[in-house]
Amino acid sequence: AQNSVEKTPVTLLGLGAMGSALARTWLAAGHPLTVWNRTPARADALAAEGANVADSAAEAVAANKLVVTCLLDDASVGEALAGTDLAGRDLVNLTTSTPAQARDRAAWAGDRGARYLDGGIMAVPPMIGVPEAGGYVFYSGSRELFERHQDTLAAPAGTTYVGEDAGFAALHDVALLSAMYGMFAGTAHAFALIRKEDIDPAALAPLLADWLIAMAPAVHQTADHLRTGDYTKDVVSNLAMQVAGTPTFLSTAEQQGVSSELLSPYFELMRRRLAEGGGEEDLTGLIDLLVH
Ligand code: FVH
Repeated sequence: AQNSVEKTPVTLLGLGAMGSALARTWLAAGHPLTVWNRTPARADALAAEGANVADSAAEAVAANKLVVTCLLDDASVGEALAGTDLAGRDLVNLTTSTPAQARDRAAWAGDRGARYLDGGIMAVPPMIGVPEAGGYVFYSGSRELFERHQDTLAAPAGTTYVGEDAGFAALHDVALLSAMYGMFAGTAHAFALIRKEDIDPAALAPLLADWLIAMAPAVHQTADHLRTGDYTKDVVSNLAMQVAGTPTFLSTAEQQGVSSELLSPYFELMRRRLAEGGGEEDLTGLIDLLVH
């Protein structure tokens, strides 16, 4: 077994809920760890667990070649790193950003002599350091940097590299989370429909979960349609049929005293695509209506 001396030393800026979880997994895996947090008291517990606590971000960055940031947002990354010397550093930024912010941050780091890898965390803090929880991090930017540090980066969560474009990790992150919000919107409407009835939400929940799981593989057919350009291939429930069914959903919502504001925008797109002649397609054509 490797001892801690052989493990890559890590500097971590940011000890919020996520940063603290990351810190603990690196300590547990035997990585020498230097931490800094804007509010110093948040480092106290980690100091007791073996982390070196730097007095400033500059001191923390100077301590190790591998520097990880996990801060609130892109602006806080700029503020935290403002007075640091990044020359020769490998900067891995796990702060949630937009793709444009990640690309700008990569160029910014390059201007300061650092190599850059961006990360989008697909996990919540309790999933960090718990491989069976299924959390992982999207990485993009320098492939060489990713491969060099992959073992270290894999200690907190799985790693999925998505390309040299520094913005791709953020883009994948936001794409998956956007799909998640669509799912949450649908489940909110479903629970609202039964809200005033004598139906136990706990009885609906497993039915909902199983149905969503059964429908999830539809994303593969959507991807196949987008790749081939044939939106009618192997369509089971065509758009014409689905649009014909929308009044049932709207009337049911009205009868249950539920606003249709979550469903209506999607139904409107369905009607527009049908009007354009997409009746034999499934729902893939709606994607083209969204892209300007
Ligand atoms: N927590 C979660 O569920 C999600 C899961 C997916 C990934 N996100 C992203 O992870 C980044 C950090 O999130 P977090 O949960 O650690 O966030 P907080 O607990 O709010 O901690 C924020 C840290 O950022 C520091 N900070 C804020 N502003 C500044 C600044 N101007 N200069 C320096 N540091 C700053 C803050 O310091 P302090 O308030 O303790 O002094 C915390 O260390 C984030 O991008 C999520 O989107 C988490």
